[in-house]
Amino acid sequence: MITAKLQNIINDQITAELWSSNLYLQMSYFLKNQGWDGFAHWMKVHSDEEREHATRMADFLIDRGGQVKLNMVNVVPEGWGSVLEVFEHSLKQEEMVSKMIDKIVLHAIEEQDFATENFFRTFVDEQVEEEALFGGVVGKMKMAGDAGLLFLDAQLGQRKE
Ligand code: OFO
Repeated sequence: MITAKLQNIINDQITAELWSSNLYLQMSYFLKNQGWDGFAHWMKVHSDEEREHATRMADFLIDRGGQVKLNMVNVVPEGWGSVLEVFEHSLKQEEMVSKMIDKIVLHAIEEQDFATENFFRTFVDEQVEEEALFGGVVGKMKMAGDAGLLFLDAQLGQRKE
């Protein structure tokens, strides 16, 4: 049985995943409006992935005898100054999520809740991948410059999952 304290921070995490999902969906629509179909597709795929993280965490909470409470999701901006700004913002979001996940693992260790520790350690690994993924796009965008954006847009448009 999960403690009330862990249940609360896991519910906060579920809400943060839904926030990321909304943020990336808004980014996707913004990019689509600007004609960047490939970047928009990439962001849409990632928005779906964040929603899947939220539901996976919710299922875990229920399996551990806890209750899911969806809190108010933060508002997301409507626009950004450039494509690079969009991806830099998403990288910051991932860095924030990584810190939140680390906090859950720390609390789980303190409470000797090893099931929660194990489960969220998979997300610690996931965050390494996610920061590398978003950071990789930001790095390529900086190298490519404005002239290379069309090529990158086509490349990111190939994303399957
Ligand atoms: Fe991209 O963060 Fe979920 O966990």
